[in-house]
Amino acid sequence: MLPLIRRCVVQTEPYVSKRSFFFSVIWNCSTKTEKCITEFRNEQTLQENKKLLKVALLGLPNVGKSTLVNQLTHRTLCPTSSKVHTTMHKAEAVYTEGDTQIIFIDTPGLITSKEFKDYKLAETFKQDPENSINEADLVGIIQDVTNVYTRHKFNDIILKTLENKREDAQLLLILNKVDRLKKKLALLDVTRILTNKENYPKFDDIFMVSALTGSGVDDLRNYLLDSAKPKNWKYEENTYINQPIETIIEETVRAKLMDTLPQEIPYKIKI
Ligand SMILES: Nc1nc2c(ncn2[C@@H]2O[C@H](COP(=O)(O)OP(=O)(O)OP(=O)(O)O)[C@@H](O)[C@H]2O)c(=O)[nH]1
Ligand SMILES: [Mg+2]
Repeated sequence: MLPLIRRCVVQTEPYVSKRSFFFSVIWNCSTKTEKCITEFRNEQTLQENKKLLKVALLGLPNVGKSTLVNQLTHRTLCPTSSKVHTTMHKAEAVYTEGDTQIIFIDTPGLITSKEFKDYKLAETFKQDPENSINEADLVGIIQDVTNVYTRHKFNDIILKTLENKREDAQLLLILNKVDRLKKKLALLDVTRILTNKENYPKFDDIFMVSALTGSGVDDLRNYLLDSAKPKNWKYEENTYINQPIETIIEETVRAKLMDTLPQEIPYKIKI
C-alpha cells in the first residue's frame, strides 16, 4: 500500500523540484511508519505467543495447599504452618517461565457451615474457594494421604465446591505428603477408590507429590506449563504475588506464631 501511494504522489506531482522534496518527505514518513508497523507487528506476535493458565488449588485445611504453591513457584510466597486455617483469604502467586505464566490461587481450607459458625471464621473462608474455582482454567484437588480416616473419601464440602467448576476447566487429583507413607502401595489403593466411585468427579490426571520435599512437583509444574493456553499474561514478568508486602509480613509472623504457640492462642492474637 505505502509504495503504491508513494508512486502515485511521485507521478501526479507537476513540479519536478517540489516532487523530489515531497518524495523525500513521504519516503521518510513512510519509512518511519513501516518501522512502527514492523515494531507493532513484532509486539503483537509476542503477545500472541504468550500463554496463561489459572490454577485453583483446593482441599481441606492443612492438606498442604500453600506449601505446594511455594514449591511450584520456587518461592516462599504463601504462609504455611502445622495448624489448620493458616490461609485466611485467597492469594494469586505467579510463576512465569519462557512464554508461559501460571497463576496459582492459594485458598483457605474448605470448611462446612458448622465449622464456619463454630470457629467464627471470616467470610473469606466461605467465599474465596467458591470464587477461585469459578475463574480457574484448571482445578487441583489436594488430598492428604497420611490421614488414614479421610484419604479414601472426598468430604461432601469438596464435592459441593466442585459443582462451581467451569465445564471446560481441567480437573487434577493431587495426592500430597507421599513422603510420610511407609508403604507406597497404599497410594494405588487410594487412587483406585477415589477414581472409581460413581458420585465422585472424573479427573483428567492424577499426581502423587510431596510438597515438602518437592518429590513429583517438577512433573506437575511441567504438566501445568504444557496445559497453558494462548492468552496475554495478567501480571508483569517480575510479579510474584498479588499481595501487599505488609500483608505478606503480617501473615508470615502469624504463621510462625501458629507453629510455636499452643492450641487456640495464635488464633486469638492480633498481629
Ligand atoms: N510431610 C509432609 N508435610 C507436608 C507436606 N505438605 C505440607 N506439609 C505440612 O503440612 C502442614 C500444613 O501445610 P500448609 O501448606 O500450611 O497446608 P494448607 O493446606 O495450606 O493449610 P490451610 O491454609 O490451613 O488450609 C505444614 O506443617 C506443612 O509443612 C508434605 O508433602 N509432606
Ligand atoms: Mg494454606
